Amino acid sequence: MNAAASTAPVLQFDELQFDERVAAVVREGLTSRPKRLPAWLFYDQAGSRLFDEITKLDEYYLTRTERGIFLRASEEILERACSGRRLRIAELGAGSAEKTRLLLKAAVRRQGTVRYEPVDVSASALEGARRRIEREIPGVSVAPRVLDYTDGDDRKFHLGPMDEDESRLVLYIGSSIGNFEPHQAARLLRRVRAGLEVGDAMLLGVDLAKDKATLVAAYDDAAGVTAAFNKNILERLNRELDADFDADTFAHRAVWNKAASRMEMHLVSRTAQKANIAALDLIVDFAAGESIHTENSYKYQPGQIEALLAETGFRAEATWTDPKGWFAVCLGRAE
Ligand code: AVI
Repeated sequence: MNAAASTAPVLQFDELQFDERVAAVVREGLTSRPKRLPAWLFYDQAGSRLFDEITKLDEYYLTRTERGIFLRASEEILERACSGRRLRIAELGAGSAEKTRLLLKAAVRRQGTVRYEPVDVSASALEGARRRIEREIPGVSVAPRVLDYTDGDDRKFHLGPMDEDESRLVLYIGSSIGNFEPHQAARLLRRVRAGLEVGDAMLLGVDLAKDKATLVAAYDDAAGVTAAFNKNILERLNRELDADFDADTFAHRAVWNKAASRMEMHLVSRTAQKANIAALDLIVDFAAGESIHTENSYKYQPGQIEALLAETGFRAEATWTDPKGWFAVCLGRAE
């Protein structure tokens, strides 16, 4: 639907503070044609809460399906990942979710204690995860790493040295890789690979392509939580950039783009209107029916994640899926 979104220029953020990043992507995205905003803007406090609600919705099968895989296969996943050594478990994202806990608990059962290294740009999110996990899972010691794994110089992605008898397992679960364009996903995996030793492992959770009705319902739920999540991006611009968007004048739209194998989310202006973004000194014009493309969520074909791992310095060693074949968890070994 929105081909230009896949060729969006990559802004270099290294030198920018977070609020300057927000300002830069909003200016760039809303002065582009078609208009777009990056999906990471969803996750302010309100958006993170709404996402948490999404994961509990009947229609949003992703979270419970991946959890089912971990419930059945955590022990086997760790057995395959460790190749006879003690594991350290790193996770891209602050990892407060129950699925991570299943793996951490299985690691404590296996080896008595485990060091858990959540990686995130937000020091406060990491601190919250550290307190929660150390309180709730005895045997886990949390060593947070404040790092941006999505952007910047590859040499900066280093998780630090390990003891001699250890190897690392990096988790990137929850279909998070699906929110990246294929070339960005490959870049991210190469960056992670550059920070690992040969023999370390990477566990990826990816959503698989399936029938359109199931996919569209997952991104356009009956209770309207996903619509609120999508519109929160405009509320965020109102809060942080002194903008005057009326979110009710935009419709949430979830579209299955079969050719690109991705779900797309859009905010479609119901009328011709202008929005003033005071902090950017920018007035944005919308035609009636004009959209802001806010998210891509790629749905992988069977075999595709294994190919992506092979292309980025890993050997795909094992894949676990659910009985319906809706979601896949794939273990890659750094070569
Ligand atoms: C975080 N990410 C994997 C979610 C997804 O399914 O792409 C974000 C989301 N967007 C709408 N609903 C959930």
